[in-house]
Amino acid sequence: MPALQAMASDAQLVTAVEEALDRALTSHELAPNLREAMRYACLGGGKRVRPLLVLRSAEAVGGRADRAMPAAVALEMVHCFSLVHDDLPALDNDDLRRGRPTAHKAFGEAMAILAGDGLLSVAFEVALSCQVNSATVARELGVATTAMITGQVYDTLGGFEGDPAPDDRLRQVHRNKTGALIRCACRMGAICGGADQRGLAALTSYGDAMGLMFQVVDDILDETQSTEHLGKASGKDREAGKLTYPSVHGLEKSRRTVEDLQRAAHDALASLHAAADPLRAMADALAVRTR
Ligand code: GRG
Repeated sequence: MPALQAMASDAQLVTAVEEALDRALTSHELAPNLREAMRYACLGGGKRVRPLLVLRSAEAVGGRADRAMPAAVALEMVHCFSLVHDDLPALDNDDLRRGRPTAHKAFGEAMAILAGDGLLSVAFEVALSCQVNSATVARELGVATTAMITGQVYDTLGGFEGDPAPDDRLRQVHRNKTGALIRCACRMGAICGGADQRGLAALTSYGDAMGLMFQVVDDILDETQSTEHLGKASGKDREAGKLTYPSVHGLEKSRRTVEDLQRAAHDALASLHAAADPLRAMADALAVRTR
């Protein structure tokens, strides 16, 4: 993999992630039609928030972004698998993703299921190609993927233990469905960057705050932005009667929650120096994102 310059811009890192995703999907032995569907699901859109968090977390603890690239690519593959399966008729039944037809609209349901499966398994091969701590990185990815699927079950099928209050259920859904991969991004980056226990704990707290903040912002955008602007269907959660921050707490309180979580993300980084500034900037940018 080409070496990345120290302190590359976010745009340079995103380009490097997309090139690495492209290389991983080109070099694997795959049926040509499966490769095409997997490439469609991964390339051509997406903010790349999770891989950026991996690379920036590695740098924040004094490591090199390029050493964390396999973890970043693996995590983005798991994220893309989750989007493909989430869009299927049996789950969210969406036609639009990243401003284009969803994978099952473009390739049919069977291929979309298989492309998602393929991304999930290739992700673990890629994670295991990390040069240091590959088994730990792969385990982190496995734990987070299982938590994400648990969150999706809570969100779509219920099954909470006991009878938690709406706010508790909401937190359990969000922390698992969206939070787990974002927390994992920060932990995998820290591990690839050679973090000590303090650094790992700081980035875990940062990832927790960022994961919840990301989904609260997503809930707000789902209520306040158009389908055209988001490039995916908006307003569906309320229609489906799903628990969201605005439906439980209202928009104003949800916005205050975002500010609280943004502050918590900054506080978590207090022991880290200037190398963590890109993570501070990401907290600020993701708090006010509009798509
Ligand atoms: C295993 C059958 C089966 C299905 C898995 C686990 C799962 C389905 C879905 C995951 C749940 C999910 C899609 C959560 C939503 C998280 C979220 C806010 C996604 C959008 O992320 P962005 O905004 O998307 O980062 P881009 O397109 O920018 O990458």
